[in-house]
Amino acid sequence: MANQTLDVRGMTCQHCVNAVETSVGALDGVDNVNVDLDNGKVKVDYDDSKATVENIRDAIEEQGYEVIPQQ
Ligand code: 9UX
Repeated sequence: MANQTLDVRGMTCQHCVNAVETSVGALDGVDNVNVDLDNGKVKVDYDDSKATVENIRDAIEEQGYEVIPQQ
């Protein structure tokens, strides 16, 4: 099991939260998604034998949001 917290730009309303939670939550291997709208954070618990951080990033970007690269 793995956990990532991604910084995501562009989520401004509850519809954005739903779009991200639904799309990331639908990925194979993702167990839990939590969006912190105020701080622009997306926390994801996932099975890293089934999903990668790249899969998660792609799902968020497909919904039209920008994932800020980690330093
Ligand atoms: Mo409404 Mo959230 O257009 O981007 S879904 S602000």
